Amino acid sequence: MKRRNFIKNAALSSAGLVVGGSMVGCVENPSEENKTELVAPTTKASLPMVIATWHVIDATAKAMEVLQAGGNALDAVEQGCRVEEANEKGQSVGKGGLPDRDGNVTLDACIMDKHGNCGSVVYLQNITHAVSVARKVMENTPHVMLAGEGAKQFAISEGFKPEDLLTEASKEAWEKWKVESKYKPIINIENHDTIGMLAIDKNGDISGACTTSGLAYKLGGRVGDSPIIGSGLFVDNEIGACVATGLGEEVVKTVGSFLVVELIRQGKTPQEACEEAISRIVNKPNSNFTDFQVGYIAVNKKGETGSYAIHQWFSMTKFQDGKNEQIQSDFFNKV
Ligand code: SD4
Repeated sequence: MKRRNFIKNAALSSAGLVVGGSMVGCVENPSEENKTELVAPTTKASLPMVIATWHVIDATAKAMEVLQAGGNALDAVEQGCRVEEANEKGQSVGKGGLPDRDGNVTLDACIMDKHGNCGSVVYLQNITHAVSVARKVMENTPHVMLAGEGAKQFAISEGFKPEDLLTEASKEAWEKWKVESKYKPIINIENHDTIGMLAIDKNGDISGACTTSGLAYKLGGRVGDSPIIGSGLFVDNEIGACVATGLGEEVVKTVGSFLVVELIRQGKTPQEACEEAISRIVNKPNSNFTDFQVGYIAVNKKGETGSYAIHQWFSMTKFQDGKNEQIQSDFFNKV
């Protein structure tokens, strides 16, 4: 599908869509219903600020509320991600997430602070707020990552209440998939809304978090990029931070978020760094990039941001300078 058609087909929010960067010239005749506001790319950066993958204005609003009340970036990203984890309508995160092919909802999440400390949970079941469990791993254990039953028991010992995460809507979708797919996992089938969030607080300190139910109808036991420090998320408080969404296998193979931060360290803007990290994926020999999506969002120490994706429509939500808005990303589309 051509880029223009992705734009037309995308369901835009009532909050309006702000188009930045080089996509501006590509939007044509937006209807009244799908009204598109065109704005010049923002160059001025101010703090505090927060960005997140996809259209999650309630989550970024929560994070900004924390920042404006004097909270730090770590509290902001945790609280922001929790909004989407609790939102049962979001079928890629927390409660209501689409299950694996056997009907089990399994969550991956991680968090990273300004000191480079990190915590992560993989294959966590029955606990909605995986990002908060990841924070507890970081703060209350000598470890970085807990998996499966051990992660769940740790969460319970920390006071988290176990619950059934498979909602009726996700169960119905899974049952329909079972009939239609003949039980064969298909890559990149879900509507993405894994939330990855990066924030800079008023002191200029950066933190990040990422939380997901992973790929819909994945094989039991599958873990993606989102809880892998350096792949799904990386924060270097002296340089910047990056978080990924999309097909985790491809992000892991290129250690994507670490790569983006290292490219910023070498002098690239966050936008250039995201584009370079995407080019590492699409330029691999025999890359089948037209079959999947990967998207990165990144920020540097100054609060300048970038976002870029492969092949399909992508956006980030940015709360900065008093504006909480969805920003459409450019994407690689050599189809
Ligand atoms: C994963 N990266 O598990 C996640 C999926 C995702 O929006 O981002 N979905 O591979």
